[in-house]
Amino acid sequence: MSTKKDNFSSSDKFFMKLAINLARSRKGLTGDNPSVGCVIVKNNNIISIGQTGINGRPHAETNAIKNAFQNLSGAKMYVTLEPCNHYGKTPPCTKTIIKSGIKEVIYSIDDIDKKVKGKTIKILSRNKIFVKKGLLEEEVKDLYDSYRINRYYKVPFVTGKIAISKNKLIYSKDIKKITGTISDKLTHYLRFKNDAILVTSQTLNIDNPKLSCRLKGYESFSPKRVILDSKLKINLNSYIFNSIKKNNTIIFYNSLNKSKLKVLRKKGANLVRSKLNSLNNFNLKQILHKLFALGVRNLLVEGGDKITKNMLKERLFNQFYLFQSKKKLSILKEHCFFTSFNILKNRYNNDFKITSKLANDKITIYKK
Ligand code: AOF
Ligand code: ZN
Repeated sequence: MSTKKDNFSSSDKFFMKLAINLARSRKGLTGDNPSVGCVIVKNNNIISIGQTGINGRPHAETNAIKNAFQNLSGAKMYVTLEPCNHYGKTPPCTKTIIKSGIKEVIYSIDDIDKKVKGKTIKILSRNKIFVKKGLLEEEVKDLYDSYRINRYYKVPFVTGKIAISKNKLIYSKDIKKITGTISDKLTHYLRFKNDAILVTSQTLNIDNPKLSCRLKGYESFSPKRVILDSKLKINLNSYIFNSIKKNNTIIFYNSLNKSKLKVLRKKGANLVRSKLNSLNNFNLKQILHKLFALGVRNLLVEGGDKITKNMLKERLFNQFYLFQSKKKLSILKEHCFFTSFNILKNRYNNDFKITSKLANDKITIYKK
C-alpha cells in the first residue's frame, strides 16, 4: 500500500530498511568505497541480499545478483546508493543489473562520486528498467556521513572517545579501569569499526594500552595504531612498540633522535615527520590529511585530556562518545581530570545527542 506522502509502499520501506541494515553492519570496513546494502525481491519474497565486500569490492549489487537463489527475471532491486555506472576497479553494476533481467530498481540517494552521480537512472531506463529513488533518504544520508566527509574534505571521519569517573577523572595511578565490561565491548566495537586508532605517546607510556579489537572472532579487524610522538618518547618496553608489524603502526614525530628513529624504522613503523606549531603541538588538521593520504578513512581517537581538548577546540571530531562511570577515583594519587566537559557540551549544544545506560555506565554520543 502506498503512503500519500512519498509514493513508496510499506513493503518498499521494509526492504529498504533491510538494505540499510546490511550497509550499516559493514560500515567502516569497506575502505575507500561506501558500504552499500542491497535486497532483491520477487513476488514480494526476498530472493537475495548483498553487501559491499570487505575493503570495498565486489559491490553490493554484484554480490546480491550472484547470491540469488532464483532466476532474476522480473525481480525488483532495493539498494541504498545509486548503483555505479562506470568502470572503476570493477565493472559497472548497471551492466550486471541489465544482464540479470531485473525489471525495477529502487535506490535511496545519488552517489556523490562525480563519475557516477545521477547517470544511472538514464542508463537503466534506456534499457527498460523502471527506476525510482528517494526512499528513506534521511536515514541513508546519515549512513553515508563518513563517505561524505572522506570525499569532500579528504580527511578521515573522526570519532572521539573518553571515559571519565564520577568525579571527572580520566586517570588515577594504579587504577586501570574506569568503566565496566559491557562498556569495554562497545569500545572494542568502535575499534572494530575504525581503520585506525590514535593516541599520544604520553597516553601510551602511562597506560601501556594494546589498542586492539578484542571482540571474539574480530581480532583481525584491529585498527592500525597511530601515535603522536613529537619527541619520540615511545617506551621501547611498551606493548605497542613490541607489536609493531609492517603497515600496522604510524608514528608522527618531530625529533632528530637518530638512534630512536633507527630502532623504530627497523621494527617496521611508518615514520612521518611533521611540523610543530608555536605551542609545540602538531598541526592536527595536517595530521588528518596525511592519515587520509595513507588510506585511513575512519579514525578513532582514544586520547588523553590535552589532545581531546585540542581536537574539540578545532572542531575535528565528527562524533564523540563520552563514557561516564559511577565510580569515584582517588585524587590522592597521581591523577588527571577531564577538563573539556563544558567545551564538549557547548560544542554540540545544538546538535544530535543521545544518552543510554550500559550496566553502571552512562554513554552519551554527540554528533554534528
Ligand atoms: C556500487 N555499489 O557496493 C559500492 C559503490 O573502483 P570501483 O569499481 O570499486 O568503484 C568505486 C566507486 O563505486 C566508488 O567511488 C563509489 O562511487 C561506488 N561505490 N557502488 O554500485 C557498491 N561500494
Ligand atoms: Zn557498482
